[in-house]
Amino acid sequence: MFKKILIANRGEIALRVIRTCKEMGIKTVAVYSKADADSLHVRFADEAVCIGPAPSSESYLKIPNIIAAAEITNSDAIHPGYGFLSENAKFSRVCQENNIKFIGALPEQIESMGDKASAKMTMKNAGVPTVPGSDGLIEDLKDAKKMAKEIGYPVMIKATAGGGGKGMKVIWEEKELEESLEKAMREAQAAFGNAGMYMEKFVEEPRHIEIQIAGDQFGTFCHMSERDCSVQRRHQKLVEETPSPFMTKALRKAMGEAAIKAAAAVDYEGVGTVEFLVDKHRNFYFMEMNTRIQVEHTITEEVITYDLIKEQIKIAAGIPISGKNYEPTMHAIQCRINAEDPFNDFRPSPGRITNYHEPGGHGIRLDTHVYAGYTIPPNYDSMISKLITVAQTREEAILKMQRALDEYIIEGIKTTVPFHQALFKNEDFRAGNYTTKFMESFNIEDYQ
Ligand code: MV4
Repeated sequence: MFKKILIANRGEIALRVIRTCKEMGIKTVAVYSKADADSLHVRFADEAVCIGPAPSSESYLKIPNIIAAAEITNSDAIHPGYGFLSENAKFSRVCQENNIKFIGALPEQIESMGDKASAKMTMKNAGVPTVPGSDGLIEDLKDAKKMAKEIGYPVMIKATAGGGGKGMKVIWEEKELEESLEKAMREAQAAFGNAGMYMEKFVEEPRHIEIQIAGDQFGTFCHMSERDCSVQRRHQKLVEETPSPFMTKALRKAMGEAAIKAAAAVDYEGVGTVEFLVDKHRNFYFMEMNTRIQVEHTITEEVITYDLIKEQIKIAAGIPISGKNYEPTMHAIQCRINAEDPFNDFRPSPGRITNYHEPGGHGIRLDTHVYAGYTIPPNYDSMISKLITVAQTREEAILKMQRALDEYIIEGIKTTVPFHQALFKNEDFRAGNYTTKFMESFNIEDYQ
């Protein structure tokens, strides 16, 4: 087992990893930027190293600084959390070259999942369902027109170097194709340095349902049920829940098996997530594979009573998994609490938290790095905490969440607590009747 792990991240996830390390008897090293000197991850780690000024590009994304911090502290592994360098092939490779275990995917795996058109081909060849579309990249306009006619409008064009909603466009009819394709290629070239585009059928009003998986160094895999992440705004998830209200026993089995096929196709080691689009007929299609721990891993932990960070560390240390699949026995919901003003287009609201009180009681979990008197720096993402409830049924988990939101006091900044309070009053949400289009018609003012 590792003796000392450096956590190359900040905020709640850095704290989350430190907690598990302590429970496993592993020493921890925090790294922090000058803006984060007062952060709890710095206080709770055994050691802390300042790695640069506030901008991420000069601190949390600066590979030489992080490697130097690992070297001087004698760390034998690095946990990258999510975001920042967690899916950076170069960082994974540099760790390898410096004999530091990267608790995440191998560089080749990150690279193979990073090119979306080739990742899709890999999955299709492995027997994982994919959205009908082009085999590989669009060659030219003539090729695109022919392809779109075969697939049938509406179609979607996606940048092969994109992902997470970046670099994609819907095309409803042939006359839009030329202009949209040219524009999309220009944008992809500017954003990713790669103009390559592929095409697929546009799935209307899909749900975003992802499967948590794990694979060990001996080729054993398991799936750990799903998370429904359809409540999103501009590709930012707001609420996640498990089980999905749309799930059936048969669909869970089919998606679980497909997710394991996806992981096995790239010899995946570690914990990961396979994202699927699910249409109204319960057809499901591979979207992306995430080779990191995700923000929403908490709800899976709650319904299968399993520490996913511990699992990540054990797999990285070469300990085998059992191979048993997990079925959810409870219902869990997570609300992402952001320092944003939900009444003003979710505008960021950094600053000092003047008064703070956390909800508590049975079935409540709160993962956060903030406290009364803490100042949220403007340099990073705006999530300040994750409020999770777990109960026997969805109805109880919702009631518990409403009770917890009402108890949660955060003063001095604007937060998304009022958004969540409004959401849980919505009839469609309460009925579990929502897709990725839900937020387009949701208006917080309707609930005040
Ligand atoms: C799609 C789609 C409809 N049809 N692909 C957005 C993020 C990226 N992972 C894939 N995305 C989509 N791909 C086809 N063929 C609709 C989306 C999409 C979406 C997917 C998941 C969650 C939220 C979304 C919001 C808008 C569009």
